[in-house]
Order: sequence, then structure tokens, then C-alpha cells
Amino acid sequence: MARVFIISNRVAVPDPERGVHAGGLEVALKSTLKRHECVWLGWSGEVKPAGQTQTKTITTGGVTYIVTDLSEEDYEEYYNGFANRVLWPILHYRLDLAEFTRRDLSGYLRVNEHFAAELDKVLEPDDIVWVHDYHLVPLAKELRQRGRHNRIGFFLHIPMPPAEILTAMPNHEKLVPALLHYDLVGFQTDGDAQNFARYLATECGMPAHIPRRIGVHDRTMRIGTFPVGIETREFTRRAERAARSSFVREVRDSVAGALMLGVDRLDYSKGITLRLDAYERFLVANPNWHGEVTYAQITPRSRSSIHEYAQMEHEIDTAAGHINGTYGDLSWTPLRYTNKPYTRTALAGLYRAARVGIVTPLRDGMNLVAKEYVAAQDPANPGVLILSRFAGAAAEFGDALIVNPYDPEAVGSAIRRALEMPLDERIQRHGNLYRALLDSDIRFWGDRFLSSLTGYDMTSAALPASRPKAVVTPTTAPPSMRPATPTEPVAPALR
Ligand code: GDG
Repeated sequence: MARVFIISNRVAVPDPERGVHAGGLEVALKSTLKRHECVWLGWSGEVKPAGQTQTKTITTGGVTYIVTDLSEEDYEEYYNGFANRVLWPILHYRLDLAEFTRRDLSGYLRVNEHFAAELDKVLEPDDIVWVHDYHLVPLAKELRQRGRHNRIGFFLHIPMPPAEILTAMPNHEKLVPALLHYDLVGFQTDGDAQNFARYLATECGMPAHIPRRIGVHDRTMRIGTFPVGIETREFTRRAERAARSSFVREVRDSVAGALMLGVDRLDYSKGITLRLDAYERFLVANPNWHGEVTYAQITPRSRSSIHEYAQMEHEIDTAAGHINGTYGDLSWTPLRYTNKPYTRTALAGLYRAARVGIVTPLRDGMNLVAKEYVAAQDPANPGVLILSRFAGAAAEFGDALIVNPYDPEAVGSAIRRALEMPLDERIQRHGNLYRALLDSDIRFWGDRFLSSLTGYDMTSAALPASRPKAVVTPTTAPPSMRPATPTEPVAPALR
């Protein structure tokens, strides 16, 4: 049977010594890793001086991992440079934050060539290749240039902006059309897929209607929508258990009034500064809620070595201090803000304890926090999700309180509405949201993508039950509910 090669920037190799917490991509791929013979290739996370980089192969839990180090130059130009300073901001509609240099672009192309060369050493003609995310746009082109005719698919986890934004990226014409070398290009939402199709129409002379199949050379390239989900029922069970833990009860008992919760990687796309502004407006407009609500914001740091991230951290620290200094008193802290990461189980319990989940990114491919919050709720007494219209999840979650994150007064009003929503309305909205969650359950996501890529029903290609299971959870003691220690990797570190 054909093997499935998964290629991503970072690879989550299970490490029983350290106790692994599933990151976003690993959670998404868990079922694929279990059901197919998989090889996962990508960066090891190690940065070494030039000439000392290595590529290692590790087989554990029935999955083969091929991990390759980056040189200091690669790390600076490919990862910190072109991926995080050009593609990340531009694909999140933030042209103002993009810092393009030719040097970074050539570093990006060099690392893609290197990944392709590593893959070329081990790929068999009938292997299926599934490439993930913006770090690896030109990978299929590199493989085709090496004479590879394998089925190769690409999934973009983050947004695809309109052509007017993409075309502002210097050298976009060298990069974006490279996606035509894939057999299938998948997006989170129809809007993203349409933006890509329109780029192909205006920039590459493809048919002007929204095409789903495009003839390219001797192949057909297809565009598809595959919204990422979560393991809904597993997460609900995890939240039920965690809500009874002493950690969650201690937190719950220590906060005044209703709990509102935000969980975001420290990233400008997540809209945290504007959200704090909205909370302040809510506090100003609703003095009757003073002392009756506590907003907890969990914001693990990411990409701190990039200037914009350090600056944003400073702005958020200042805004948080201002809110507590101005509106709090010795017996009430309106905002609890932390940069500590928590375990997945702790988060699940905190979501369930929160009357309001607030998710207001300025732009987000999907946003799994919104999905996790809904999955974690008690259906008999559920909390309310406030969700940005600019998160991919909004396409499936019409029953959340949908807000414009750029309008802090409207978000402030939504906070009040969420806190005051009657039980029957909360139950009805939650029921609809939960049904939407089950429809996009992550168990089917990988099979849907792979079936579409290969033209075969990949659900029936599942491996025999006797095969050793992939290790994706700690094999040591159950994870602590306390904040993760620096040796406990959590999802944000993988991005
Ligand atoms: C990209 C796209 C798309 C957060 N804090 C902690 C922690 N997390 C977990 C959350 C969630 C994940 O990290 C974050 O996922 P998001 O989807 O919200 O955001 P990105 O990291 O930006 O992910 C996004 C996603 O890819 C998948 O396609 O939805 O749009 O930007 O699972 O729970 N996990 C732990 N401790 C924390 O403190 N353990």
C-alpha cells in the first residue's frame, strides 16, 4: 500500500522523556498517522552552525520521522525572515508589517530545495505526499523538477488573501503560481479558495469563473475546501474530567463573578490589543458588572525574537496594567493576564468553567480555540462564544455572537450580551454550534483530503488493527494541570 508522506515546517516527534503535548498540526494529523503508513518530514527544531546540520530518521509508534536541522542562516532567512516576516503578515492581510528582502526569499527557496532533496532520497513512485502550510509553497515545484510524478497535495492552514493583497508581495509571480505544481491545493474556507482562484484568473490567465479543476501541463490541479476541526467528543470528555480537577476548581473559586476566557498565541493576528480595548469599553459602559466578571487571558509567547512581537507584548502588558490599575480595586482584579502556557487538559477545564469564550482575531485561517471552547461546554449550562467574523471558524459558527474585532464598542456590547444571555438561548446556540463541530470533526479531515488527492476512498485504506498505534500522548504520568514547564512543549511552540 502507498505510504503517506507528511511534510511540514516542524515535526512533532513523540518524546516520552519530556512528555509530549499535542500541538495543533499533530492533533489534526493524529488520525491520519494512526490509519495510514506515514512518514513525517520537516525541521527538527535544532539550529546548528553551517556545516554541522544533520538529518535523522526516527521510527516510533509505527510512524517514521525524518527530521533535518536548519543552519543559522537558514533559520534567519527562511523561518524568521521570509516565512514569518513576509508570508505570515501578507497572508494575514498585514502588508504594513511585511519586511521583504531578496536574501530572505533566496533562503526560503534554498530550504525548500533542501527539503525536496531529502524527500527525493526516500520517495517511491506510488507514495502520496501531503505538504502543510506557507513555509513550503514551492516544494512540489522542486519535486517536479527532480522528475517526481507522485500525487502531491498542499494544505494552507492560514488565510489566502485577495489578489489585490497578494500581488503587493514582491516576486509573488515567482512564488504563488508554484502552487500549480500540486495536484490538490486545500484551504480552510470557500472564501480562501475563491481568493486563490481569482489570483490564478487575474495573474496567470486561468479561466475567469471560479474553477475547481484546472488543466496544467499534463496534469489537473484541483482546489478544495477542507475546514480543520478538532476531535470533538474526545475534547468534550477531557473537559468534563478536567473541570472536576482541583486546579480548575481553585481557579474558578478564586475569580470574582463570571469568568470570561481568551486563549491565543501572542500574535498580532489574534487582535488582543483591540480586545482589551473592547473590555475596557464594556467596563466603562457597565459599572453594574464591576466585581461580577473576571476576564482571564492566556497568551503564551511566540516568535519573541521578531521585533513586532516584542513590541506587541509591551503594548499588551501596558494595556493590561492600565485596565487593572484604573478599574480594579484591592478586592477585584478585572483582568488576569498571563504569558504562561497551560496543558491541553488544563485549558479544556478552564474553557468549561468560562461563561464566555472570547475569540476576536483580526484574521485567522480557522481558529481552533473557538472550536475547543464549544466542545468543552456543559450542554445543560453552556457558555457563550464571541467570535470574530474574520476567523475561518465563523463560516461554520453562525450561532456564535459574531463580531467585528475592529469595532471595540460592538465587541464591548457583545460581552454584555453574552454575560446576560438567558439559559434557553445559550442551550439552543450551543446545540447548533456543537452539531457544526461534529460535521467538521478532525477524524474525517485527513481522509477527506487524501481521498480527494488520490481519487480513492482513503477511509477504506485504513491499516489493520494489529499495527502498533502512533504515539501522540505522553507515555509517562498524566500531564500536570499546572502551567506547562519550559520542558513541556505546547502547541504554540510548533508554529
Ligand atoms: C494555525 C492557524 C488554524 C494555545 N495556548 C496553549 C495551547 N494552545 C493551543 C490551542 C489550539 C492551538 O494552540 C492554537 O490553534 P489556533 O487555530 O487557534 O491558532 P494557530 O496556532 O495560529 O494555528 C489557525 C490552525 O493553524 C490549524 O489549521 O486554525 O487559523 O493560524 O489548539 O488550544 N495549547 C496548550 N497550552 C497553551 O497554553 N497546550
